[in-house]
Amino acid sequence: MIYANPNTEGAIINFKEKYDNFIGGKWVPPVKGQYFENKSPVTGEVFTKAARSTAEDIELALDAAHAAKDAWGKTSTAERALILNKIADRLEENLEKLAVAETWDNGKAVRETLNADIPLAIDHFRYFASTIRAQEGRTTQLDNDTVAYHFHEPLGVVGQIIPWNFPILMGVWKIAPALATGNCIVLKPAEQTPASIMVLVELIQDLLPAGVLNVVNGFGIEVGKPLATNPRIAKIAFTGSTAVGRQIMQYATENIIPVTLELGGKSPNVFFEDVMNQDDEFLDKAIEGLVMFALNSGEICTCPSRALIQESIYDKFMERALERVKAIKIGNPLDTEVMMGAQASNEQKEKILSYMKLGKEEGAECLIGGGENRLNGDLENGNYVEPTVFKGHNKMRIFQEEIFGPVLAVTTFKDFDEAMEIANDTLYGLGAGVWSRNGDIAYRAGRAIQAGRVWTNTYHQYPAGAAFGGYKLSGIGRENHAMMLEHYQQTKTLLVSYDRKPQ
Ligand code: TXE
Repeated sequence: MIYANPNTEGAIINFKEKYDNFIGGKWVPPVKGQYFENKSPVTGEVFTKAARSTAEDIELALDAAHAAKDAWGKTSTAERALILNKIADRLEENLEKLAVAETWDNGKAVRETLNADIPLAIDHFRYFASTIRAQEGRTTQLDNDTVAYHFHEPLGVVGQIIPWNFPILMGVWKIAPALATGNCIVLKPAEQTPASIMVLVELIQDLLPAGVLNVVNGFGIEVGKPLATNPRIAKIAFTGSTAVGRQIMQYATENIIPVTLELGGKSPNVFFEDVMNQDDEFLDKAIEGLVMFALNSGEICTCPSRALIQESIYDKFMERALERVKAIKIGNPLDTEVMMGAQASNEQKEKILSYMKLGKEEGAECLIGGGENRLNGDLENGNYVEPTVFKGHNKMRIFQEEIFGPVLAVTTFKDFDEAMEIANDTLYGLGAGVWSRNGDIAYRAGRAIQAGRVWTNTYHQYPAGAAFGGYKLSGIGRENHAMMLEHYQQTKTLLVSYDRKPQ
């Protein structure tokens, strides 16, 4: 099925002509009155405008958040859980609408937004609704008559900055735990995708007290920086490039506030020789695991962008893998049969094309793809590239730098030690894949790879209950899992003496 182009009559979602900021429970025009155009990567057409905000708008959002924080922070966990569950229900009722909005704003295939992005976002609210109710404080009996009570308190008002590759899911990864723990939020979406998150806000606005969630659109320097440097936030959570992550951390040191960073990656996907001896079903699964480099058009921080294949199986394994890459259906992301849609922006498309050129200049062998993909009709001006596979070695820049597109760099290894050496020869450490049914190899590889998330015999799964985050330049802190609650909480210790004797 093909969903209709939003903004055409009868489409499942019609975007507003322009989006104001959402501050204090109201839609508020930017103080300076300026808006910027938002293009859909699917067709290249401008489909809406968003507020081009400035520091003044951040101050308004912070005023609203601070006004709401005492009351919201004192609500019971039962009350907050109820609201989170209502949000989840509301999103579920509007799943298709949100999926199409996300696809139109970002360019990714609706097949993914329908089956992954939005369902995962919904589950995230449900997960944090339950974990917050299950969270317990701790008491320590220090001696017979002295006790320390440890209470969880919200941080207060938190700042959140999100990227354009998963506007809704990255938003929800930050919003759900912050709300569950009783914080008020000022969130800044990415300028490439300012609209779909506003569709989500429109849907849930009546479920939250005014000022608890505030969303301010605009550019990084003009509005992201005034938020991240603001002394009125108690924490900053960021997902984006390593370069900006480094700046965010510097801003946070000025205000001495906690920071969580989800940054770039160059994830190794390691295929040991025994995958070739398994049944066909497992081999197909492993091949799908390799092809995951094209999921979300490659625009994922955990993109398995380096495949390490044991030398002894390279020829046979790659023959099957390339057949599968050839079968990737590229085209209109609103078509549920399409696997790979558009890149999120023209800028990103150009970046990917420049890396394809670089790979060839570096002497890597281009096994498939290698260029732009010009589609016809309405899609002519969209941002499409070919899924591309290079063979080379790990010192090449295409193996070392984050391309953030459907570009796979493949190399071989002789034995376990060499595989680990290549896998860890990177500045990043976000994700990795290990493919083997030899339990000893799989376990040792999983432990040896310096990455926050190592998938074994699977890839690209993001359940709310598994911690996610980076080693090395891929970031600090974790998202998902109940441990996330403490990233949004402060500990208050009441140390009480019940002793009657003087000290
Ligand atoms: O990221 P930026 P960009 C990687 C990916 C991509 C590259 C560049 O390789 O090609 O980064 O993408 C806001 N103070 N990732 O330039 O600039 C900005 O407005 C405060 C990986 O889009 O980091 C946006 O909301 N905020 C990544 C957000 O930061 C600032 C996802 C991310 O933008 C700011 C995205 C500043 N000084 C890109 N400057 C991942 N980990 O998944 C920018 N921003």
